[in-house]
Amino acid sequence: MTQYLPKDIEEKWQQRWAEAKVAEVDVKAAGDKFYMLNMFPYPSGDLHVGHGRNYILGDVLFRFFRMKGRVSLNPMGWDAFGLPAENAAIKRGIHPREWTLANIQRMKKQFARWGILYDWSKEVASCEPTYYHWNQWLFLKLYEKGLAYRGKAPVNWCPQDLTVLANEQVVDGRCERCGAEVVQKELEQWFFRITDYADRLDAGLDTLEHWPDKVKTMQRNWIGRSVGADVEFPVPTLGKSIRIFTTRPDTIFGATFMVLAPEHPDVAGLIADHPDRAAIESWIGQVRNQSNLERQESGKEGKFTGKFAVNPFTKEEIPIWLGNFVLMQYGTGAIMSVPAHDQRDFEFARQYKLPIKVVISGARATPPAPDDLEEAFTAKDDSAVIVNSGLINDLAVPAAIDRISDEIERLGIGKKTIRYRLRDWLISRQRYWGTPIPMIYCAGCGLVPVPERDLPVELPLDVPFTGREGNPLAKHEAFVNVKCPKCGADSKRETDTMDTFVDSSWYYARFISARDNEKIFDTKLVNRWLPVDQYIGGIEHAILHLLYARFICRAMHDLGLLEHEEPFRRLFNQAMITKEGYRDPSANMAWVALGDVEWRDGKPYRGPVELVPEMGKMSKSRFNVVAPDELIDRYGADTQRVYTLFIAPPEKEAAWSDEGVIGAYRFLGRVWNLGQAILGGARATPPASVPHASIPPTVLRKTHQTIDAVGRRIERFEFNTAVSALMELSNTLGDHVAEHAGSLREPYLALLKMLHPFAPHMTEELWEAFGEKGMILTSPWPEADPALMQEDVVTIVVQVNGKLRGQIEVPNPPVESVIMGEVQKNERVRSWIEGKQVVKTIYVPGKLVNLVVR
Ligand code: ANZ
Ligand code: ZN
Repeated sequence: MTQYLPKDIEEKWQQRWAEAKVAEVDVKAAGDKFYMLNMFPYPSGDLHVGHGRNYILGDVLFRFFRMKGRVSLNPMGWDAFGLPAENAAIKRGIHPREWTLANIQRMKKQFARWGILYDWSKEVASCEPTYYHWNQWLFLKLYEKGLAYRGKAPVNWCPQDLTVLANEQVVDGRCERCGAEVVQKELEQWFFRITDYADRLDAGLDTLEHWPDKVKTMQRNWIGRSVGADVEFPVPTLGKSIRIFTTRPDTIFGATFMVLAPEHPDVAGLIADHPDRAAIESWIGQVRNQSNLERQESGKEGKFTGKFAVNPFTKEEIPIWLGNFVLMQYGTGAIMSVPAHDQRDFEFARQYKLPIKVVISGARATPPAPDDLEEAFTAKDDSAVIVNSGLINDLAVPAAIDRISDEIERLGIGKKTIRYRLRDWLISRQRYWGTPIPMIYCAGCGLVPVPERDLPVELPLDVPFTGREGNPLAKHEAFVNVKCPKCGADSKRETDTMDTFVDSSWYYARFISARDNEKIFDTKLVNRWLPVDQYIGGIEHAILHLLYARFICRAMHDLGLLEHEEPFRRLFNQAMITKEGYRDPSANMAWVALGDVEWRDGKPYRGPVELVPEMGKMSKSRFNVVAPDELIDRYGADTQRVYTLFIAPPEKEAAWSDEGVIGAYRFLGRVWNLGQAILGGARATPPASVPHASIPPTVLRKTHQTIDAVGRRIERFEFNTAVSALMELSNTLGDHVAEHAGSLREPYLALLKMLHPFAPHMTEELWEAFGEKGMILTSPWPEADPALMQEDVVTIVVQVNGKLRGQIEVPNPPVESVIMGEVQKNERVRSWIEGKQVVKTIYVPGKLVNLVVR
């Protein structure tokens, strides 16, 4: 009888899987495809058990669907450009590329140690020219279509280091490196016109039935579709009109003032002759330095311009104010304020003593006097009725919106509009470690795209990293100075690089043609393999990454590159594993009575054990970094896998617990020992001579019930209950092993197959020990036979007048006449119908009988 020693078997199977290239997929192979994809990671070098959850989960699905006979693809790559590599270069003098590639090697080893199978023949790293070549190509296609353009946008600028800072490099308004106060500076930068796709990105969310509602809501809010109207308000002193955007044109009779964003282009004209112009301008400067969030969430501030506009319906003059809460980037940067019916306007009016006029009343009751209002009355359904508003009086709000919008259009003072909060995607980064934007500036020809034949524009590797004076690329003479592809004159290259979200917006398609150096990908194959059947990643990517990927997928569709509009059919966001419940790490030593599960040098060890110090160390974030290597050394990868999946449903945060890890280890130990016992018994009786009928009926039934349950639970991401079903089955087998060892082989092999996605190494080893052919991974998933799942008896609930009055047991399958006979005989039920007349009997097959009595 051998002991369960994960150390001895895990590496062996990792090697065998690698040698047999079991995860390598011929994308042309016929069959029902299953495309499994984990969001490709940033190669930071560190993987902790929290990451493990993500990738282990993907591997379980991959193995499961593969055993179910699907052509399963599980590729992996690296989101390898980005700031941390550049920081490492500055701080430690390692080239970003070297740092990145070393981390990739480390992480690859880690994946292997977890027993995760990826199709490495399709590996991509976004920092390689073979990959970013196609980023650049895609950029040129988008540029041709007018979807990439140049425009002005503010950046964080450190006046000391003379460099652009990413948001995460600005701490409390200061440069993270030198502490100088950061200023906003306008720069010409590159954008992708994602706003052209706002409507389709919004409508497309309705087709994603297998996405979490939470994510769809976040995307919907981010896109921010609003239906309303633009309306012109004449400003006599300017000799022109200012256009506002409102979602509530029905309230226009209650618009008692106007508010402009301080950046609004008409502000200069409005305050030109203002006595306090200088003070207002300096206030405007302050507001510009507030973030949009501060402007909308903290105290409202405003300044009166001294000028008036005319409300086009009441013809009254209304004061024009500037307000920090009005944003220039949304709508027209100007609003009509209706303080009685908008809470922000209400607070602003109270603060600056501006007039309030009620124009909506609840269900025809007398409207409140403005002075009595405690807050804005914002109802907008059919219960809200318009008052004090001329032609729309007495209409409910929805009807009033239609009526007044038509009137606005008829008068030619505005039009119905749909606005989106979504802004164009700023893709320029003034940084080195990213994809160079393939553009050239020629004095004579202007902007000239790099010709396709000159791609890729390679990132030069010989650059100095000082962290100062801007992008190191801009100082690389050989990179910057280039001949104009059109006229041959001396020209300059663009030195901005692309946002790394560009890299991750189409990589799911590249995996299908990862080694193709002639084109971005093979359209026919991508059409076959997309959409990704199961996409898995953290909720932190709920908005940007997924939105950009959906956008670029549509843009590629419009370019005729692929036929899909949505890249990911099913999305799952796993939750974190937290440190709560974790042993106090400061103690450094924790005593765990490991009982019979700790093995040292092949011998059981029963004494106390100290936890390796790393296991208690916390990362600077709020999540622990239980080091997977230590865990694997101690208990094996299979234990970690089973534990990670058993700990909680994967969409729930879970608290790490050492006891839980040991519990998982014990379970695997029991399955192992069971196998040894069955093997011992089976040697006495050769397998062929064991007839199906000799398997104890309870075992046979439990096996088929488990097959049925585990398959369904895995597909529903209920991994924890799938594992508990396997634990139950192993207990049932354990109950019979002493007497029936010889006849448990078949059910035990089924258990191993079902356990395989969770504990792949151990199950392969046992499969081999049982003399089965090939790998368990390539064996078919067991099939549940419904006939064999049937219990001997079923329990039927008996109700009298709808109240539970008893239960009866009848042989399975249940027969109605037998049930009725049992109901008649049942003492408890009889006491409830004694002396009454049964007027009706309702039978819900196999479940319930309800007697209606009078
Ligand atoms: C008058 C009004 C009356 C409004 C009322 C609301 C309620 P959503 O739904 O988010 O699209 N608004 C328009 N442009 C703005 C800007 N640049 N900055 C800040 N606020 C702006 O919001 C649209 C509403 O937000 C618009 O409708 C406008 O106020 C305000 F009882 O107009 B409303
Ligand atoms: Zn030129």
